[in-house]
Amino acid sequence: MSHVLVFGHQNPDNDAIMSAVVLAQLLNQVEYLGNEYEACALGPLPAESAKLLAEAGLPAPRLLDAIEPAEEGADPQQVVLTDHNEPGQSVAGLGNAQVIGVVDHHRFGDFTTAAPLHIVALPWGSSCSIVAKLFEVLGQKPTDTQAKLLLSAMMTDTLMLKSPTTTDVDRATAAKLGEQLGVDPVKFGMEVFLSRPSGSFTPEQMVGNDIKLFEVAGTKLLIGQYETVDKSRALGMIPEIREAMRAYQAEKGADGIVLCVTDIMEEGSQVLLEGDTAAAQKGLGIEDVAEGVWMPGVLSRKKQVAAPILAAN
Ligand SMILES: [Mn+2]
Repeated sequence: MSHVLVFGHQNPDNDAIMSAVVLAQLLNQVEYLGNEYEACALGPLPAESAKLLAEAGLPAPRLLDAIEPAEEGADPQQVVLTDHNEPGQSVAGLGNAQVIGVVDHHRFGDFTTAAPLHIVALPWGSSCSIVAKLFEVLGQKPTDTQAKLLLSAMMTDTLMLKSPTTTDVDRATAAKLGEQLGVDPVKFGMEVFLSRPSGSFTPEQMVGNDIKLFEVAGTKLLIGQYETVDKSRALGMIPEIREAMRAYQAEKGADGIVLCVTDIMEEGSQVLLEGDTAAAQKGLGIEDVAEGVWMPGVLSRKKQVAAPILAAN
């Protein structure tokens, strides 16, 4: 029996947290491979995740800083990655671990393993949609608590099923979980979303809260997303946000940084660029202008921001 760590990406969002928490519970309840699974997090929990877990009486996942090399003669730490697969978005020292599984809905980049592994990758709206499907595959029914945690992340990751990443599977799964809980999925998702303390976000939090590193055309490009129900507050502090973008980029040693201020009510993103963002400008067809560029309909970093940038370079 091994003690396996299950975790989502750095700067975790609600999907990264809930996919790890609920997948670890599922694998434990079916005694998958005879292992014991522990959910971890690679950073502080988003406010909505902390609130949902506290309400459910569940402990927050353990904060994992790094994975150290195995001691002489010992087996490497086994891990399951959820909601990511790229080493640049994962734990420090991932190379010291043995990845035995991945449950993800992102592109695969720079990912290799020494041994065969379990990979469940589907281009659905959230990693929690895939975890919900795995309950079915493993002959289990989610408890009401598990259904609630899964549905919360499905809603935050698909921006209440409005993001173009949303598939029919997500809509059907959300309806089923909502029925089990006796809630309307979209109304429930909006409540989860509004439990974020959006009014108190600092420029540093807007930049660093949900940001991922991509290797594009030989450069390191950071792409962040700040989701809000009212972009006007953020747009009133653009000089401070730009300063925070420059500081974050310098701290991470990246070449450029893109920040999408996504307004889920107006259904679009104001896109700000700092540093070397030639690749991003080419991919998005926009220029680096002081106040940023409003891109109507752009809600998904993965599909409408990262993908066109990676495809164009
Ligand atoms: Mn996700």
